[in-house]
Amino acid sequence: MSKKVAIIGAGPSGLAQLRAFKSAKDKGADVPEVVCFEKQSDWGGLWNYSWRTGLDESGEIAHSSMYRYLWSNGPKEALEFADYYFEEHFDHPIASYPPREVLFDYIQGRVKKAGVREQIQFNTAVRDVSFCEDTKKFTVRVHDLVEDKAYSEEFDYVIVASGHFTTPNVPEYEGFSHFNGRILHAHDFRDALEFKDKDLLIVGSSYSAEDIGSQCYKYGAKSITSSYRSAPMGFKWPDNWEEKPGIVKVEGNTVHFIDGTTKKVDAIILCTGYQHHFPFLPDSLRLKTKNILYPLDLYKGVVWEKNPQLMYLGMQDQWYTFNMFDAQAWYARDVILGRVELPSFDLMQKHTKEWHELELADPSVAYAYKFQGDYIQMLVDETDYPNFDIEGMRLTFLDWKNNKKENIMTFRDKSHKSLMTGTQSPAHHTPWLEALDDSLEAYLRIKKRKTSA
Ligand code: FAD
Ligand code: NA7
Repeated sequence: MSKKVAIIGAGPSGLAQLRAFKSAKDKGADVPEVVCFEKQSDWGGLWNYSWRTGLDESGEIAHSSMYRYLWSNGPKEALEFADYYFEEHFDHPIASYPPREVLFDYIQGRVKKAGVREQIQFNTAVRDVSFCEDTKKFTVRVHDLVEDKAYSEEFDYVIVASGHFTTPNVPEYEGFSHFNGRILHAHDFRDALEFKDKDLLIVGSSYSAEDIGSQCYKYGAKSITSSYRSAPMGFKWPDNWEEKPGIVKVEGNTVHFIDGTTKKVDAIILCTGYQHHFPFLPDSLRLKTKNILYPLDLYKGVVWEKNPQLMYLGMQDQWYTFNMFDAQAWYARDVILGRVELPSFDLMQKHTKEWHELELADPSVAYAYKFQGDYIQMLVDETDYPNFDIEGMRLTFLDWKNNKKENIMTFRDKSHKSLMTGTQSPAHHTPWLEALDDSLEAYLRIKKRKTSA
C-alpha cells in the first residue's frame, strides 16, 4: 500500500494504533507506512513517569500528570487488552489494582512483542498539521528535539493520539496571589510526602481530587479539606478529611467557603481537570470539546467528520481505557484499509448527535459504564478486535463503585475476576494503605525486574 499514516503520540492510544496495523500485517494485509511522532524520549504517554514539572529536558511542556505512588484507580480487569492478557505478560495472576510501574510494564509488553518501536520517531514534537485540498494530503511539520532540526513530511492520514490530561484547567480565586503557601495544579503534583504534616486544601470533587487527597492521607497529611463546586464526593472519609462547598476567597492562609465556614491551610492543590489542547492543529481540524463521553464532530468517537482523513483516539472521558483505545484504533485502521465504509457527512453528524444526546439522558455513573461499554461494543462489532465480555466489565465497574462506597481507603484491597481468562485475581500481599513502596519489585515480590518478551 503506498499510503502514509502519521500518528501523533506514543501513549496507550498511539501504541494501540501501531499494534492494530501490526496485527493486520501479521494476518497478511497490505498495510500503509506508519510513522509515529513522540515528543518524549520513551513511549507510554502518561504512564511514562517523570519527576519533571513545567518544562521537560527539551523545553517542551512536561507531558505526564502522573505522580509517585499512583496505583490504578480502577480494577485492572476493566482495562485488560483483549489480545494480550495480564497472565500472559506476568506469567501468573496478579492483584487487581497495580501501581503505575506495573501497568507501564504491561503496556510495554504488548508492543515489545509486536516489534513496533522502530516505527516511532522519539524526541520529535509535532508543531503543525495542514491539509491541502488539491493533493488531499497533510503536511506534518515536526521538530527533532535532539538535532534541533525542523522538517516536514506528507501523509494521507493523520491520527491524533496526544492525550487530553496534560493542559490544566486552572481557576483563580480571590486572594490566591497573597496566599502564604504553595498553590499547584494536579498536573504538577508529584510526591505526597511533600504534604506530610500539612493542612491541605484540595479543590475539585472528581478522580484527581479523590486520589491525590487519598495519597496525601496515606503519606501523612495532617488534614485534608476538599472543596466541591457541584456535588461532594460523598465517601466515608477518615476523621481528618472534611468536604466543604465552593470557595469564596482566601485571606492569608485562611480559606472562606460559601457556607460561611473557614479553614487555615498550608497548601492548595487544584484538582480542577484538564483542557483538550491541540496547538499543532488549525481551526478546521481542531477538536473542541469538554471532558465528556461522546464529543461532537467525531464519528464513532474517532473520525473527524469534516475531513475523515483525520482521526482522533482517546479523546473521551474515560471509564474504559486501554481496551477502548484498542477498539478505536482497530476502527481507525479499518477506515484506512477501506474495510469500513463511512456514510455521508450528514449521516455521520446525525449519528454522532444521537449518541451525544444519549449520553445526556442520564447523569448517573452506572449509566456511564453502560453507555461507554455500548460504544466500545459498536466499534468491536465492526472490526476483528477480539470480542470481549463488556457486560462483565460493566458489572466489575459496579462492584468497584460499591467497594469504594463501602470504604474508599480499602477498595484497592479487593479482587476481581479477569473477563478475558476467567481467573479470579489473588488478594494483594499488603493492604494499599500500608503499602508505601509502589515499585514493581515490591508489588510482584520479585528481586529483579522481569523483562518482557
Ligand atoms: P497519553 O497517555 O497522554 O499519551 C499521549 C502521548 O502523546 C504522550 O506520550 C505525549 O508525549 C505525546 N504527545 C503529545 N503532544 C505531542 C506532540 N505535539 N508531538 C508529539 N508527541 C506528542 N487510566 C487507567 O486506565 N487507569 C488509571 O489508573 C489511570 N490513572 C490516571 C491518572 C492520572 C493522573 C491521569 C491524568 C490519567 C489516568 N488515566 C488512567 C487515564 C489515562 O488518560 C489513560 O490511561 C492513557 O494514558 C491515555 O492514553 P493516550 O495515549 O490517549 O494519552
Ligand atoms: P475531571 O474528572 O474533569 O474533574 C474536574 C473537577 O474539577 C470536577 O470536580 C469539577 O467540578 C472541578 N472543577 C472544574 N473547574 C472548577 C472550578 N473553576 N472551581 C472548582 N472546581 C472546578 O478531572 P480529574 O483531573 O479529576 O480527572 C481526570 C483524569 O485524571 C481521570 O481520567 C482520572 O483517572 C485521572 P464539577 O463537578 O464540574 O463542578
